[in-house]
Amino acid sequence: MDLFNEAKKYIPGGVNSPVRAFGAVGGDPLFIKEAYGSRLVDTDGNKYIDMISSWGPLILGHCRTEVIDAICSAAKKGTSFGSPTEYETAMAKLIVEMVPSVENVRMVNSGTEAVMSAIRLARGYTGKNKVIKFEGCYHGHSDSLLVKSGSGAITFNKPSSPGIPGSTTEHTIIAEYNNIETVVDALKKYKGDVACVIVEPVAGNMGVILPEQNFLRDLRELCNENACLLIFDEVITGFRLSPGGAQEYFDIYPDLTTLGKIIGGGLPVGAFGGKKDIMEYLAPDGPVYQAGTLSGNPLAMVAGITTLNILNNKDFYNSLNKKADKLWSGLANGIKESGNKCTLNNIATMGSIFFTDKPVNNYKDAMQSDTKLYAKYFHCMLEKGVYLAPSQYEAMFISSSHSDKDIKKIIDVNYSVLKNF
Ligand code: KE4
Repeated sequence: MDLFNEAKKYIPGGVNSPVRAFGAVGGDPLFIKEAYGSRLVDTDGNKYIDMISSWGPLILGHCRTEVIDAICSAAKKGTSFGSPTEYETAMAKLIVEMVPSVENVRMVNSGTEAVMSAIRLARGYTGKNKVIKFEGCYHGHSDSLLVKSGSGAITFNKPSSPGIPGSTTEHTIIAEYNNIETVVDALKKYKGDVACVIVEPVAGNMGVILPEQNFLRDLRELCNENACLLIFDEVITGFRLSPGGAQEYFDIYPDLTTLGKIIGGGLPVGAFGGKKDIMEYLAPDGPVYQAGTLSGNPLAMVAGITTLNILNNKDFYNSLNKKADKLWSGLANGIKESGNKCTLNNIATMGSIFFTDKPVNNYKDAMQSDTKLYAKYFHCMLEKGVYLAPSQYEAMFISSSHSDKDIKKIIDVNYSVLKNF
């Protein structure tokens, strides 16, 4: 059966998230039947090395035994109670221990919900309205942040979406990633009314773009000077760059942190946390309302707790990053030896290949990339069994389940594809 056309009969675009639809690369999306370790198996039985990792969550790879066992045994005791459980306290304690700036944390069900809630909290706590975000950064699809956004919003060339009244986005101020002067100007222009600056400490939604030398430190200082909160959106970087995420990796600490993806071990989980005196503004203690029927549900909690317990040691990241570094240098050599004009940005276990020979340090640079060439590259790699993100403006990820053999295959396939490009 044509699964995609069947899906389209009942689901808009046949997918439950636009970027899965292969719109940016052409062709029909693969329908996945199962996955294990670093492999995805489609409904025709074809196997692929998975470089998407479900867009980040599966840093341990698919079907990690401990995670699956934990979910199965929790499920036998019930899936959701709508009342507190010890699992939620254990998860919160673990996050507080692992993420340096987080003293108190609230669980939600997605990264979007985490960011939407953190923005409301920042506004409630400061009594101010404006939010500064960066062009090309994506913080989920809540109305006020779907402005000049990255990820699927760029992919479909709609960095801002219809259906959002101007009155909702009038308080969203756009600055340029890695250009601190644009933040200084915005803080000056809206002096006294900026609640927060929200940033992906490593941008992963216009392809991977690293913060320049003092960018994060300058943001921290500017927020201190202007009595506004600094929010690190660590939905991608959280538990990926290090046990304490980007804030530990760069030694820069935000007032609020949003989390998602890895924290759920593959189940729907988001979280936002920060200093206790800010978090106490949240209901039921404080006046800022936020809620969720399935927030902190037992299955998602045990999946997340099991995952974080496995991650919570430096050795895990040392060996994972060594593996990733082998991959990045192999890809870089392949690009050089094949004479192709590509730029590789990478950090820890996340990276992107841009089809431009210029450096990519912000949204405008990323827009120089030849997305048609990326589409061709994507399909050539897929044909040879390597499944990359079906969009130039996403990241590729490595998990602990990727073997040395997998890494070698990805490097060899990349070279053979680019050589015959
Ligand atoms: P979710 O609502 O999709 O769980 O998280 C939103 C979000 C928030 N912040 C950052 C930095 C994010 O990257 C995301 C979601 N990431 C995209 C991929 N780049 C999700 C994939 C998709 O939309 O299908």
